[in-house]
Amino acid sequence: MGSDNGHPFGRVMVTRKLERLVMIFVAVNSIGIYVYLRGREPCEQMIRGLSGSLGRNPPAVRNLRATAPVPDARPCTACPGRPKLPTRQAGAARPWNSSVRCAFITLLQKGHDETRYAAFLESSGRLRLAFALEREYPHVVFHEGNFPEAHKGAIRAGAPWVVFRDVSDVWGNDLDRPPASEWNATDRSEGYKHMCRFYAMQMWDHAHAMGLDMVMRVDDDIFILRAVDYDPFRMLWEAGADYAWGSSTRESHFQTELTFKPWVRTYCLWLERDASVPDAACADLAHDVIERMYFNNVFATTVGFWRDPYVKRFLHEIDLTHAIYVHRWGDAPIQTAAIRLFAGELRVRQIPKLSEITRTRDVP
Ligand SMILES: Nc1nc2c(ncn2[C@@H]2O[C@H](COP(=O)(O)OP(=O)(O)OP(=O)(O)O)[C@@H](O)[C@H]2O)c(=O)[nH]1
Ligand SMILES: [Mg+2]
Repeated sequence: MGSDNGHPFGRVMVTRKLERLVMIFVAVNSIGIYVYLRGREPCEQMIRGLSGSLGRNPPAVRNLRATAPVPDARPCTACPGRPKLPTRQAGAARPWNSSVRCAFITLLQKGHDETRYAAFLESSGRLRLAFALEREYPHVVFHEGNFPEAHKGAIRAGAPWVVFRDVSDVWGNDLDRPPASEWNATDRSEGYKHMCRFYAMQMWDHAHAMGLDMVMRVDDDIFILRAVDYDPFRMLWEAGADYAWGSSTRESHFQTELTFKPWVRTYCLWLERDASVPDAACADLAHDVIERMYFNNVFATTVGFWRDPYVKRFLHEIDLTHAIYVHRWGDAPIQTAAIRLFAGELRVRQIPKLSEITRTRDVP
């Protein structure tokens, strides 16, 4: 009787057990350390890549510098003189009547077949139930020009208020962009970057050509769940504002923060300003663009704001950097920067209650 520990053989057993335990402990820790180091690799590679690229000044960063908003660096012949940072003042109230032309808008990707638009149909149908709309506004579907008639027919059958608009004339037409091998940010597809460029700067001419005064973007993964008692177009128009947002969030894309934030600050510093506006205001503005970016999968805006020559010039300067492709600057930070620079808080409204009643995998 008695325990094994009392027997010499038992002690050997205990020693072996201990040895085994120690070996298991060492092995588990080694695997842990290995996994930890492997996990860090992509991050370190990215940081090394970025700091290396900043140091060596590759084409992408050269582009960024060459197109920094120094007036003589790249004179925009079609543009007026140096844009002015507007003094902050509320817009005058606009009379609302049936001649104000409004539309919901969505950029859609061609589905595999005509049954693949269920999310869009659901999203679009819900808009008509969610808002107290004063008229039957059209819902414009922008597409790359590749929608077969059968697809259009299936969408129209479920949503007769849809109007299709082919945007192949501008889609991805930044023909001077550096080749993909020189892009620093490759975490999203080229199509995604075309989409960002379209929403950031190309959509406005199309909306204007369609005779629209106001648009409200609602992506096909946005579902409004409850009804509210206002018409978002009327609200924006009567407020004399330029832009209405649903929710805001921090821009989490590291390369955008690293490159766009200083670019916006430099651009802001270059603008003609009232003497009362200190340089620090530009740093604050650039910081704010990243920290409180408008989450623009849902927003409403006047088309006229984006056709202002100063705003157009700002967007044009951004386009010249090719940074939408190289650094994956998104349409949300670009739009936020344009609004903060040229509209200011007084011409912006939050769309009431929208963030509480909206569901999507994206809305922050
Ligand atoms: N035609 C077309 N539309 C696109 C393309 N990529 C995105 N879109 C549309 O643009 C909108 C936004 O695209 P998302 O891929 O959801 O972009 P996002 O909301 O910034 O990113 P996520 O966080 O991934 O949702 C959606 O309505 C898509 O249908 C594209 O390559 N072609
Ligand atoms: Mg999305």
